[in-house]
Amino acid sequence: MPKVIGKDTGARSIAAEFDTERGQGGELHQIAPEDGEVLTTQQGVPIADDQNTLRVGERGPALLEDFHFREKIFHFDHERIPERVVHARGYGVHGTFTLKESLADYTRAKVLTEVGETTPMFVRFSTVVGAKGSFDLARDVRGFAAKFYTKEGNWDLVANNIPVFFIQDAIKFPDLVHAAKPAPDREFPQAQTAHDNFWDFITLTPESMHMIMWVMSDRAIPRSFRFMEGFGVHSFRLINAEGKSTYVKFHFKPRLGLQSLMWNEVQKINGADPDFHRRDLWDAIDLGAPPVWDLGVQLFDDAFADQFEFDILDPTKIIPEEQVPVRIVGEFVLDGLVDNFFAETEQVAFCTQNLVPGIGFTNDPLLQGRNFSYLDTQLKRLGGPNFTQLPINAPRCPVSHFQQDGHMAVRNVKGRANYEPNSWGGPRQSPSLGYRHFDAAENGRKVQARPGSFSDHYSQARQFFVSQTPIEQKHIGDALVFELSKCERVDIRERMVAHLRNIDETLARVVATGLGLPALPDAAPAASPTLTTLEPSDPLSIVKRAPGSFAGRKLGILVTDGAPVALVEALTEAVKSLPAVYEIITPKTAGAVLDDGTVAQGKQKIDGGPSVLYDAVVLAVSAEGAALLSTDKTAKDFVSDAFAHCKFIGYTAQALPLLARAGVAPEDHDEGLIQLDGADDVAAFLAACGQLRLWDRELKVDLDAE
Ligand code: HDE
Repeated sequence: MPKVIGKDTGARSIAAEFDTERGQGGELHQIAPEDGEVLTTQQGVPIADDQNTLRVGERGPALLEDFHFREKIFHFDHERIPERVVHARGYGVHGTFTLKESLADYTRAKVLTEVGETTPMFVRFSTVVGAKGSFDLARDVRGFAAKFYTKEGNWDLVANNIPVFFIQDAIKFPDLVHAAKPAPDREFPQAQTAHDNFWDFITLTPESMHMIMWVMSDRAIPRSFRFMEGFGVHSFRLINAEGKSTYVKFHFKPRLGLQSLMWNEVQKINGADPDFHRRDLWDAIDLGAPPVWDLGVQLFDDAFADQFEFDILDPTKIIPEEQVPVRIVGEFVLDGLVDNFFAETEQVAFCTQNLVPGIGFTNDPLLQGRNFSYLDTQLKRLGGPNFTQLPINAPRCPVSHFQQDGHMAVRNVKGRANYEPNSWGGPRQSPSLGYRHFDAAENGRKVQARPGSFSDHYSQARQFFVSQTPIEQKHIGDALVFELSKCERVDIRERMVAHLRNIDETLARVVATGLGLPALPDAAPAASPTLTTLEPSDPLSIVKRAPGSFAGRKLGILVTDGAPVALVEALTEAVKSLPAVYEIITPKTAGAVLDDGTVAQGKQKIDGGPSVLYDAVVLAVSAEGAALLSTDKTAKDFVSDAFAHCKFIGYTAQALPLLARAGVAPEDHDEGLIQLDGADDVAAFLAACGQLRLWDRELKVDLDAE
C-alpha cells in the first residue's frame, strides 16, 4: 500500500485561543432525522409509498384523495420566499464577540461595558446588486451585517465593507437600486454595474463620487470575506448612564489583513467557482481556522463635529483615522457554520432600528430612512410580523410583551392579561433599565432641502484617490475604463470624465484616453465653492497595509508523476504550520505518483483547479511531467495566469520548459519566480509569498500600463 499525502489540506487554527463551540446555531433550529425512522406526512401520519401516486389502475388517472401527494407538492410549490430586494446573495455564519475594553464612560450598553463577557453573533456577508443565484465575484459593495444577541436585546449593526454610501438621502435609494440592477426591459446585465443606467444615474448624482472611487477600487473585488473591513457607515451615538451622548463610528478590522483580487482574475474565478467566497468561508471554518475581526470605534464629540471639514451626518464622508483614531475595544471570531442555509442565512432579518440601551441614532438622513425600510422589507420577505420569533431572529435574553397573534404566532401570552397597565400582573416598563432615546433638542421648519454642509462631493473622493499606491490608482483607472466602455451612450462616459476632473486630473486623462474620447470635457460644475485639499490617509489603501504573511491564504501545488516527494511534503507541512491551506492539483483525477512511490492525492484535476483559485502556486513537476503539461492548454493557462496575476510561483528546475511554453521566458523571470531545489528552499518561498503579489510585474504584463 503506497503512502498517500494531500488529504489533510492544512490550517489548524487560532480557534483554540477562542474556546468557542462550532455550529452554535445548530441546536437551536434543526431536526436531524434518525437513520431509518419512519417517513411521515406533516401531520405525522406514517407513509407507506413515497414513490407512486394513488391511481385508478397502474396506467389510470391520479386520485385527488392522495393527501400525501397533494401535501408534498403543495409544500414544494411554496418553498421560495421573495429574495431580498438588495443584498439577495449572502452567506451567514455564527460567531462570538468578546469585549476587551470597557466603554462605560460613553455608554451603558452591557455589550460594550462588561469586559470579558461574550456575546453570540450572526453575521451575513453579501453582494448588493446580484440576484440570489448570481456569482460571488461581482464588482460590488459587500454587506457585512452583524446581529449581536446581547443580554439587553438584539443589536444589529448592518454594515458594509465600504465606509461611505452613494447617496445622502434615503429617498434616492429606490432610484439608485433600480439604476444598478438589470434594466427593466432586457433584464441584463446581471450583478454588474457596467451599463448605461447605472452610470447615467451616478453621473447625474455627484454626491456618489466618493463612493464611486471606493467601488472602482480593489475594495469591491475582495479576495475573501475574511480579508475585508466592515464599517457601520453612519455616525451613531453612545449614551452613558448620565444620559451624555458621544458620537461613534463602528469599524471591523480583519486580523488576517486586507486583500483583493485582480479584475482579470475575477472574471475567470466567476466561471471556475461562482461560489468562491462562500466556499472560502465555509472551508476556513470547517478546517478550524475561523476568521477574527477587531471591533473598533471612532469616538468624537460636538466640538470635533463642529470643527470637522464635513458634516458628520453626511454618509458620503469618512472621518480619517488620522483625525480620530480607531480604538479597538473587542474582537469577534466567526467559527460556526449554519446547519441549514434557509433557516438561518435566508430567514435572518437585520433591522437598523435594532439598538440596545446605550446606543442611539443620529439625524443622518440615510440612517433615518433605513430605520423604516428594514422592518418593512422583512414583513414582505418573511410574510408576517412574527419573524422575530424565528430562532435565528429571536433574542437570547428574556422577552416579555403583549404583542400578539398574526401569521405563524408561536410565542403566545398565557393567562388573562394582554394589555398594560392591568391588574393581573405581567411585564411593566422600567425607566431605569429600559431603552431611552437621546433627548436631542430639535427645532426647525419643515423643509425638503439638503444642508449646505453636505455639498462638497469631490474633496474626499480626491483624498481617497491620492491615498492609494500607484498600482491601486491604476486599478481604479482600469475599472472606470472597463465599466464606462460598456456604456453605449458617449455623453454618459463624458459626464463621468467631467466629474473625474474635479477629483484628479491625471485620472481623468487616463480614463478619457482609455475611452478614446476625442477631447477632455470641461470639469463638472462643483456645487461646493470650496473644495478642500486633504492629506492622504494610509488606512484607505489596501496595499500600504499588506499583512506581510501568507497565513490564512491558499497555495496551489501542481504535482505530476515523478515529482520530488521531499519538496511536496515540506511544502504541505510548512503551509499547515502558518496556518494556511494548500490544494494539490494533478493532471489526472487519480493523483500523481511521486519519485518514491508515494501517491499525492489531488484535490483538483487541473481542468477544475485553475491557478486563479490560489494565492500562490508551485509547479512541482518532473521532466516528463513538464513535457506532458507543455502540450496542455489548461496547464499552460495555469502558469501564464499565475504569472499575469502577479502571483509568487515556486518551481522545480524541471518546470522551466513548461514556464517557457506558457509564455514565461527566461528574461521574464523576476523575484516572484522562485526555484525550489529541495525542502530547504520552502521557508524562503513562503516568506516571499507573504507579499501576496509582486505588483511590479503588472506593469510588465498589462498593455494599459503607462
Ligand atoms: Fe441596506 N437594505 N439600505 N444599506 N443593507 C437592505 O433590508 C436600505 C444601506 C445593508 O444580510 C434591505 O433585509 C435603504 C447602507 C446590508 O440581510 C433593505 C438604504 C448600508 C444589507 C435595505 C440602505 C446598507 C442591507 C434589503 C438607504 C451600509 C443586507 C433586505 C437609505 C451601512 C442585510 C433587507 C442582510 C439590506 C434598505 C443603504 C447595508 C431594502 C433604504 C448605507 C448589509 O431594507
